[in-house]
Amino acid sequence: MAAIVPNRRVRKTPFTPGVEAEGVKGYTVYNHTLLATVFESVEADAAHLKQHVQVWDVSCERQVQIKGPDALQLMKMLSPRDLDRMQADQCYYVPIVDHNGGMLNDPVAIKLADDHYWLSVADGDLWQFVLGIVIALGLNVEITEPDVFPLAVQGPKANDLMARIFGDGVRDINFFRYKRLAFEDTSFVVARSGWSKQGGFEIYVEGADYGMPLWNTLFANGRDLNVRAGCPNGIERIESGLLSFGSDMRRENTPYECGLARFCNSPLDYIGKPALLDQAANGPPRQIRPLVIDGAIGPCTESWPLRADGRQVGQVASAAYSPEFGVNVAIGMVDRSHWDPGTRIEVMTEHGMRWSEVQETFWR
Ligand code: THG
Repeated sequence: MAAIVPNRRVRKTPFTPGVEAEGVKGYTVYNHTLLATVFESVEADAAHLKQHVQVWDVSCERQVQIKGPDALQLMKMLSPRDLDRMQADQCYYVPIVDHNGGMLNDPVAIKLADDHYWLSVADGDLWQFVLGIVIALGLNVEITEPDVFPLAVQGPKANDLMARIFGDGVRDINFFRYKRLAFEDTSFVVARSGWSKQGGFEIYVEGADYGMPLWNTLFANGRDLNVRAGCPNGIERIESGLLSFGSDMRRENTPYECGLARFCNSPLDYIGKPALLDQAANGPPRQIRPLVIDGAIGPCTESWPLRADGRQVGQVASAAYSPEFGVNVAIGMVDRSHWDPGTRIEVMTEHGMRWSEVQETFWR
């Protein structure tokens, strides 16, 4: 495929000069924003991520800001997850569903104050859905997409690199908690989170002008830690079972189908709850499963039907060869009839049929 050209609709980020200088080789577009996909090679990037520390420009994780007296009321309508004990230093992974229980997005919610939240959204214009509810109900909140640019620092050496810049206090930030920490004449929300299972942080950079100074500080302080620019990794995230909204699951899927039932514990009548009661009680008709695919596969750029007994029993939307595990790892949405571990299913790739087998668990 030819190059993606940035313009007013396909946004660069404050870190794009750094990403380019570090030799990015490919981009995708996510929330109308450039997102790197590969630096050296996806395999080499994965191996480096598992050993060292990487800095990821994930500015494409846009923030939908909900601010005002009715913020908590609105959040409770939007969230299948019980927010009652959520503290103002916490992040929650929250599936958001429509009135039929269909997935609209799977953001990370950040509580800044009782009347102030961010939804750090996956690909999709969630702010329009939220604004529509606000207008229809006349709620007293402002919905904006502020200039907040998340920068992820991921990998086993992330603690050491971050401590050099933000102090040793970063070491005791617990998973999905945050601290507001000083940088130059400002401060940022620094959370222990990120779209890998190698450990690390996300810095919510407020103000584009701080972007490159922070980027340069991270690289200047991390030479001996072998810091590199990186990006969400197409192998590591499948091994880790991190789902990509729009690929692995979409509006035609419920959170139960996505294996996100543990995030649907709100006692309140949130949007979509009545439509989910049946699946809450009886389980979904299909569900996300880890799969191993035999033989040679190319990249899965659309989706591959899963077939058994001459009919379709699901599809695969993410697959890659894992050098660490020595197999092709994949994420499928599989019908109940074929989702038991050990079940063998045909995968219809564009290069021909491959056998796959349902796994018990993801790889970490
Ligand atoms: N970080 C931030 N915003 C994001 C993402 C992110 N927005 C887009 C996208 N990623 C949203 N999707 C996910 C998917 C998984 C996780 C986070 C965001 C995740 N899941 C953990 C897991 O599944 O093990 C932990 C969930 C939990 O226990 O709460 O981290 O990456 N800012």
